[in-house]
Amino acid sequence: MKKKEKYRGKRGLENHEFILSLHNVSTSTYSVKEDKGLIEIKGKSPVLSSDEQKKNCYSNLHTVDKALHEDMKQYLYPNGPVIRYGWNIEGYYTVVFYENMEISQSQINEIYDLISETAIKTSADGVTVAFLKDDFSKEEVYAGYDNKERPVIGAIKISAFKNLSVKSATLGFPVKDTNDNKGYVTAKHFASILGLYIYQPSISVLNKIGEVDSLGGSNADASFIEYNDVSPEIHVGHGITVDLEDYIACTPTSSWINKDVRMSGTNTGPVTGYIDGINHISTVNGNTYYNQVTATYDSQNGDSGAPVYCFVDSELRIIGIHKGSTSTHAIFSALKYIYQDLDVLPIKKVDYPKGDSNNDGVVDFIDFVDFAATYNQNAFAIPFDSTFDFNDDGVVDFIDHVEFAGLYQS
Ligand SMILES: [Ca+2]
Ligand SMILES: [Ca+2]
Repeated sequence: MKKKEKYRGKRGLENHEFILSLHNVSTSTYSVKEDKGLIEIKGKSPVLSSDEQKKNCYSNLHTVDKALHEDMKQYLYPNGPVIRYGWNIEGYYTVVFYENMEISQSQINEIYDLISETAIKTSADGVTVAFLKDDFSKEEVYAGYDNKERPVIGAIKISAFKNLSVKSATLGFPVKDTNDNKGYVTAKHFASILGLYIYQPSISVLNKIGEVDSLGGSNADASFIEYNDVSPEIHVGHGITVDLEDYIACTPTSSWINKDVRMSGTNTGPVTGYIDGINHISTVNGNTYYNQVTATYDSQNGDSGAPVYCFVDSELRIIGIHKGSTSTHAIFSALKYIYQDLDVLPIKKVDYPKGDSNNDGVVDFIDFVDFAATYNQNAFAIPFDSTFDFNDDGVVDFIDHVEFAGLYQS
């Protein structure tokens, strides 16, 4: 199957450099050895008695740090467990893991080997590496939601002027309709009036990103806003964006219960939970919505419209739009009904014509091999690919086989 570039560097890097510069600042009372998140120190303690020693040590660390940038990317959150790295004035090179991720000794050794080898390659002296664990700071988590983004992407702040006041919500995800008109979706209870102007991130003449073109019905708290300048990416918090790779468009059934889902909302940031109910009925502002899905992730006002998604084998797949919450559950509208009500589907980063999984303009044996691998799979399965789901019902089955056979050329 296709290998796709999953993480876009730019935003992540800017954020990362910001983190690095923060990490270089240290107070005289701080000591790595007393940090409660310390996991392990590898290499002997740095000696910094004279100014000369300090100067050499810092310049050595700086050289290694610069040379490491490319190679460390693979370990950076969310691909890997590292949330920060850099050097400090105590003379340590520090690698900080996200405390909610499992770290193995072999991962620590692998990163240590990489740093040691980089030191050798750059003819620097050996470095002392401190491995620590920590949580993200609030600033790190919320970085990115309020940015002005053009093209627009999923999970960023949007605003509108309604009933004489400014309201804000979260942009869902980029979509296209059956005529290939591009745009995005957000919550209908926010984008509630046809023709309402939407702004990103805040209200100003230069920030307008279209006006509401269509409203969902009684199964989807969703509206479509036509807007050409969109990119199929989802902001997952921390200023990091992930490519929108596929979607889950099947009808919610009891098999959905306990599936992990995530939501990335402007006010709560990225959160994780699991589905705990289907067929929920919810009434907002006099509108009743049926067939809503409930989940356990946290949410608050301002998250409305946010993308709900899962990672299947590290592929981000859209499953719905965040609607709101009761006192005990988060509620989202399933993509199935957004498609049914608005006739739009998410735009995929790699978006090939149906049936042609290698995009060479012909449906042949190469595509058949991929088709066979996805046959009878639903959109939660690892080998699923909506390229073969001709009727976008979230399952590659006999109906799709007939369509595939109709295109097949030997
Ligand atoms: Ca092909
Ligand atoms: Ca199908």
